[in-house]
Amino acid sequence: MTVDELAEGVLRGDRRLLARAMTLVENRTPRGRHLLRLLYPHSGRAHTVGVTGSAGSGKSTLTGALTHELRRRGKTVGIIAVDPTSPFTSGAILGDRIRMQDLTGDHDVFMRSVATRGSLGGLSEAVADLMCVLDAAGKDVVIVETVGAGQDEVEVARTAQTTVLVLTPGTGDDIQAMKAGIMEIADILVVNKADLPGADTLLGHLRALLMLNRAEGWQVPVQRAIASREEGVVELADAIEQRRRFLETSGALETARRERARHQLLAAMRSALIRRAVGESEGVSRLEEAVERVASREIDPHTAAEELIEQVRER
Ligand SMILES: Nc1nc2c(ncn2[C@@H]2O[C@H](COP(=O)(O)OP(=O)(O)O)[C@@H](O)[C@H]2O)c(=O)[nH]1
Ligand SMILES: [Mg+2]
Repeated sequence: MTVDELAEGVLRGDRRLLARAMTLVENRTPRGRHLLRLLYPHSGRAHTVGVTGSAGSGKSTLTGALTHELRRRGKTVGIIAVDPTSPFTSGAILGDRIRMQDLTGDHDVFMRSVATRGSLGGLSEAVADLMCVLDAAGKDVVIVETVGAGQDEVEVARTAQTTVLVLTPGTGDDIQAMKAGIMEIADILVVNKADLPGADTLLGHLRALLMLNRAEGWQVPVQRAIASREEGVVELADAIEQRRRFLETSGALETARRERARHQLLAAMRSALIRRAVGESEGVSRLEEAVERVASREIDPHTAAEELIEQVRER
């Protein structure tokens, strides 16, 4: 099948071809990039929502419940679940699949789990591309679930127009989130597992924190939820809709769009350069050689980078 046929299939809403397109783009192949070139002009309609928080905070459960609510509101939904490749969490991936199984029978919901990328490919870049495919496929809301642990995840969360941070009582989650700098990028705070002790304390603490750095513009709501009982999900869907309306009416959507474009462009330039410098097997050994020299302090990383890039120019 040609890439053009695949693109047409995605735009038509063909589920099977959408799945193939997602795989092509996820694997970061030249064909995948060709496909993106065709789909990108058709994207930009979806509201992109990042759901982040610690492992076990209930993100998948909440995402599932939220998706049900969005479907009740007539919205189509795309879900990207970013799973760490760590063997310790592979059980969680399976869990997610089982929990979300009832959603996958729904023609208007598309879900895909992606593994954390290796060192050469940027995770946030790959996720942004996958979001673009779901967006072009006509999904009204595209949700990305990430474990809010590292810089990679903060980057992914930044890719979304609206970031929902999920915290749970009694875990010190709020402190961790502040340290990781993720609190600042949260647009909606959800205290999940509100059935557990300490929920009100955490809610109070978060509200007090927000009072301290009250900014102009969007007021970050602090909500309670019991995702496992689908409680607080109507309120969350409302907050997400309000956020979308705020973005549209305040002009923030335009600003964010340009910022994201700049960010994605710079990331793509980085990747393109890396691909050219160390893309093939010969390049990989050149990279490894340079890594050795930098590690042994024979050469500094900046000079080594200049040398690798210089070689691209010479070829
Ligand atoms: N008590 C309680 N448990 C919940 C709630 N939401 C989710 N859980 C449970 O927490 C565990 C982790 O949920 P999961 O959605 O996989 O978390 P994730 O790792 O953040 O995606 C599961 O056993 C859920 O059933 C809740 O509101 N209250
Ligand atoms: Mg999960």
